[in-house]
Amino acid sequence: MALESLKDGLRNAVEKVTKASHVDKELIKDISKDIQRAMIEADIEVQLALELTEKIKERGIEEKPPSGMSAREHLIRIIHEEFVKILGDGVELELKPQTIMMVGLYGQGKTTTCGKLAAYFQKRGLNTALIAGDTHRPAAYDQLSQVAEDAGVPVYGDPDEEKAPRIVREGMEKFEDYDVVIIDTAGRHSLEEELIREIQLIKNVADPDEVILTVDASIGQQAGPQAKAFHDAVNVTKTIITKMDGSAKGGGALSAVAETDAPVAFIGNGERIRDLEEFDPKGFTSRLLGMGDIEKLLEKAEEAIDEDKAEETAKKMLAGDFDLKDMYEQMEMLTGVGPLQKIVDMLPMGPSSISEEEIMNTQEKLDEFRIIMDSMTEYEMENPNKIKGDRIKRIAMGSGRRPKDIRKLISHYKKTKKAIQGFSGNRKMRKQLKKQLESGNLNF
Ligand SMILES: Nc1nc2c(ncn2[C@@H]2O[C@H](COP(=O)(O)OP(=O)(O)OP(=O)(O)O)[C@@H](O)[C@H]2O)c(=O)[nH]1
Ligand SMILES: [Mg+2]
Repeated sequence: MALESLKDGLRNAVEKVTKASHVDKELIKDISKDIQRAMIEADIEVQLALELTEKIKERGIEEKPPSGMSAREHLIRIIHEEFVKILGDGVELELKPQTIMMVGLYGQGKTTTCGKLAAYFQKRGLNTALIAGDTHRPAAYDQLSQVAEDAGVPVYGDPDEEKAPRIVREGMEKFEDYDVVIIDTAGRHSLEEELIREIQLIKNVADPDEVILTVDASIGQQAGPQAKAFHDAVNVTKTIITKMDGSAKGGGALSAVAETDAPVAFIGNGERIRDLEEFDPKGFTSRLLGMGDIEKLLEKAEEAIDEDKAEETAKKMLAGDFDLKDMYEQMEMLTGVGPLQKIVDMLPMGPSSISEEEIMNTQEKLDEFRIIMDSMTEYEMENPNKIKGDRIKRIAMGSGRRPKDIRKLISHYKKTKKAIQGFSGNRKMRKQLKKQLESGNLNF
């Protein structure tokens, strides 16, 4: 993940809280300062950093932890909540037929992101096409064609035509029957009159549902004014922050854009077609603060919900019903170290406890598996044994992974299933668990 320094700074602060013998004013002031420093280093606006840490101090000192939650857990929860607040509520691109127009200054990642978005929609079953509306940059058409090929979608353009609106009009006609049409446009060094005029003309022709601005994370909090200026000029609906992989200033870009009317929908974290991530402020903050730790600490409050889930999974395990969806769910719970940890403890071949490292590994695997599973059909999720030959090839293509990676997932599934069968084949344990399930008192 990008933002290494912010992450390190925040994790150190959180660790200080978890290690402290008790929570007092001194500790709260101390960690507020640490958080402030980490935020300013990530180019988050000073005023915003001050306000956030002031709020943490105020709430930390004044609020009493709800019953069942320790002061430490409560303080971490406050930090988490306040961070999520500054990153906004999160917005999504709907999975529906639509026209999308990309805008942005020179080199901010428009063309690359066109390809990433095309692959995103295509993979989710929407027929997608690209239009090369950049007639300024030499070879812009060739670059978009390459990107389209990587994404496996068609492209329309004319390298000899100078009038971008004409190309867009022709492209819109050609791709009339497509679900999603994405239009690449030209950039400039700054948001000058000429650029505004050009994108307004294209906008009139295309009548897009979404106008998406791409902004390079390395400009830090400057991304805020840029998003606002574009929004005022052409009504930008969403922003995508690119190059989050290479920048220490991404925190500044994210928090500054979150405040505008063109909130962040995705972040780009690499040059490849699959390096696009939906921006979810809650999940993002959890990872920033060290999700495994946080979840563990916040577990108490959410235990009731977890227990319901654990019970359902345990029942399914006993019935011998265990498909890819269950495996995924189970892994997801493991990263939260919910009560399922106790089921794993009971497994004859399972680890007696789950180490920090294993939780991290699980999270990594989970991310990888999620990407692969997104390219599977419902039938394949429910019948993993049918995933062979051509299916493997198709899933690999769809997810941008190698067939080897798909086989790895299947092999992991088979191992897990075998372990569970061993577990439910163990009569003593089976009886014990069944008794608990029947009494409705799954007392892990
Ligand atoms: N590391 C990294 N590089 C990126 C990302 N997005 C784009 N790039 C790179 O940034 C450079 C510029 O990207 P383009 O997509 O050509 O940008 P553009 O906005 O279309 O540029 P113009 O058409 O010249 O205005 C290319 O070298 C891309 O590979 C990203 O998320 N991470
Ligand atoms: Mg371009």
